Amino acid sequence: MSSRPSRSRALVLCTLCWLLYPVTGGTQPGPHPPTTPLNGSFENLDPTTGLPAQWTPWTKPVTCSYSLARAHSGVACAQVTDFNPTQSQGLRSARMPINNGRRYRATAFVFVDDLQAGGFALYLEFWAGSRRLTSVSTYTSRRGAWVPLKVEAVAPRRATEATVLIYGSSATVGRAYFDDVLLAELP
Ligand SMILES: [Ca+2]
Repeated sequence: MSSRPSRSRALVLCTLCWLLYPVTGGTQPGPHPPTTPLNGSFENLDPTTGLPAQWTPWTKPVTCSYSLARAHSGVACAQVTDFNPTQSQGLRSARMPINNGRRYRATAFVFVDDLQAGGFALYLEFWAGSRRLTSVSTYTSRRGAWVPLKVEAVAPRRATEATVLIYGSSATVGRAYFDDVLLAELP
């Protein structure tokens, strides 16, 4: 006898839940953590290393540096100098937490002012612990202007962190300035 009112009440509650779902977001994940690299505009110097703060060298001896020679924004940038025809040079950002399965875009500006071979590159790398799972890259050999670089990739299933690497490969001989590195999770 009492089943009819309780069934009606359940129906009303279900309808309310359905109506409220888009408003409350239901069980959808909350806002994603910020993914912009620390010191991506290279304004902060680590005085003990002479490198942009929060960025680590790809190899040693390192010939990269914090530089006031040019800037795409602010007053400073990262200088990647590679005059060794058999060695690579680069700077890697701090690790940034990411959501696996989501698509990410890394961007940067590079000004190549000296180039005898190769080019200068932007990498987006995905990590699971200390293991690099995958990376995507792009590069330019254009000289004498700020050139925008952009790479996009979906974070692999097991990935927990991403880094951005600004880089001159072993084949590269020259000098470039990087500025305004960003990483964004795409909708
Ligand atoms: Ca800057």
